[in-house]
Amino acid sequence: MKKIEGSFGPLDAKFAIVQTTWNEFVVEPLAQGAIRGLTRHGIPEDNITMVHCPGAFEVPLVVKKLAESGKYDAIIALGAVIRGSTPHFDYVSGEAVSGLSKIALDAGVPVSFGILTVDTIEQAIERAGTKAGNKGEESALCAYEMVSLLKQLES
Ligand code: INI
Repeated sequence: MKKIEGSFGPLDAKFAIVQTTWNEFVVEPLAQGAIRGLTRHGIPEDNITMVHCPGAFEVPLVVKKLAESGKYDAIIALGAVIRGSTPHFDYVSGEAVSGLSKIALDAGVPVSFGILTVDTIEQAIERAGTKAGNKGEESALCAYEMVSLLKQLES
């Protein structure tokens, strides 16, 4: 039996991290978690590019440009969409998730979905390095594993 899976062994790879300025108070800890996740697994800071964009709605276009540039092995998208009292949440989060999944498939570049979609500010804080972990770090590790996996599938 042959088994192929990503690993956390040494990896020569370049990553882009896209983060929104919307809800920066919670997105910045996600970004720090993502950087930590990559550097702890041996990725040098020089191999990580940070890109800032306005809101989650804008993230797919930025990720598309990065994916099409051919410069990155994976892209980590970070943001936080927090439900308000209007349907805006559904439009913004829906566009973000469908846009990102399409880009990953079209470009063949792994895109990690590290955009929190939560009902309350408390839920966002819980997922940004407090009691529910750090979704930025988890997203970065997922990107790392995917790069490792794709390298094996393509070799
Ligand atoms: N953008 C976010 O990233 N998070 C939010 O919670 C949010 N809310 O609540 O409105 C949000 N809106 C802005 C949106 O992403 C666009 O930047 C804006 O609509 C301009 O295109």
